[in-house]
Amino acid sequence: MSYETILVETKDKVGVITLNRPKALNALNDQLMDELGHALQQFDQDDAIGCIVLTGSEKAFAAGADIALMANYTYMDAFKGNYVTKNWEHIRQIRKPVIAAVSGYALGGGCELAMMCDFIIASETAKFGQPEIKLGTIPGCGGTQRLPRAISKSKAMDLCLTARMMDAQEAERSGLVSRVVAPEKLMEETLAAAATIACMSLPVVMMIKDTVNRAYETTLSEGVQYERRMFYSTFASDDQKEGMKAFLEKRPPQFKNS
Ligand code: CO8
Repeated sequence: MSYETILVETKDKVGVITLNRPKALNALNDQLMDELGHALQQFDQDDAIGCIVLTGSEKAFAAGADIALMANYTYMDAFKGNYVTKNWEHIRQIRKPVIAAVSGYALGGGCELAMMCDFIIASETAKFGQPEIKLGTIPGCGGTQRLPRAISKSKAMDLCLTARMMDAQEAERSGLVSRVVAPEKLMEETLAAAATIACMSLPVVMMIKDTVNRAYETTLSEGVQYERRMFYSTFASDDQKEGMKAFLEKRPPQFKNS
């Protein structure tokens, strides 16, 4: 499949996807979401890839769902067309970690897309927000659900009800992003984090992603039980034997992803 709205490249063991609709500040339309889903699945199935980075331009990660596309939608267009569900949720099926590298605007669906990634590294220029209320609608791809879990009910209400934007520093203080870096260091730092992850045991990386995500879906006692079963299962892997042996022999581990 050739892509028109995204750029795709690999850097060693890291797959990099760049949203690329510069004239519309990477507004998210069906073509882009289809292409993004396809590229993510290709990287997920590629044994040579250990981590995925999703980024945008310097000015915008993504300024939201494409308003021009939605403007004349009827209820039936959205309902029967299965809007959002049909191609916005691919990212949730990806088993390898996906890091969002956010510079500039991450608004509406752009903020929601960043939140669907496993963690967010932000440039000092990043601005996050859910301004849908100004358009007479509400967040439609998890904003009302993921934002309160990430930054508290109070801040989520503030952002969704006033449509104000949150800068990178506030986003880091609130726990939405894991780190804030200088704009010129955004890709360097994100790729370094991705490369670190890609050198770990891939099955263990996937188990950690799965287990941390379980914390959002279950009770504490069931989550801890789930973690315990995952932890036990690592003892069936070659990589656990290698990791602990390498530590005792004071050398770097050579994981085989098995
Ligand atoms: N959709 C379509 N086009 C857009 C969008 C968008 N979300 N955002 C920007 N553009 C276009 C502009 O129309 C403009 O195009 P043109 O040059 O042809 O006039 C171009 O991008 C540049 O934008 P601006 O001239 O406005 O640039 P500024 O630097 O002046 O402003 C802003 C930048 C502040 C980001 C401004 O563009 C803006 O407010 N954009 C809209 C932000 C927004 O409201 N986002 C939420 C959209 S709704 C949404 O995401 C719902 C999600 C629901 C779930 C998913 C369902 C699919």
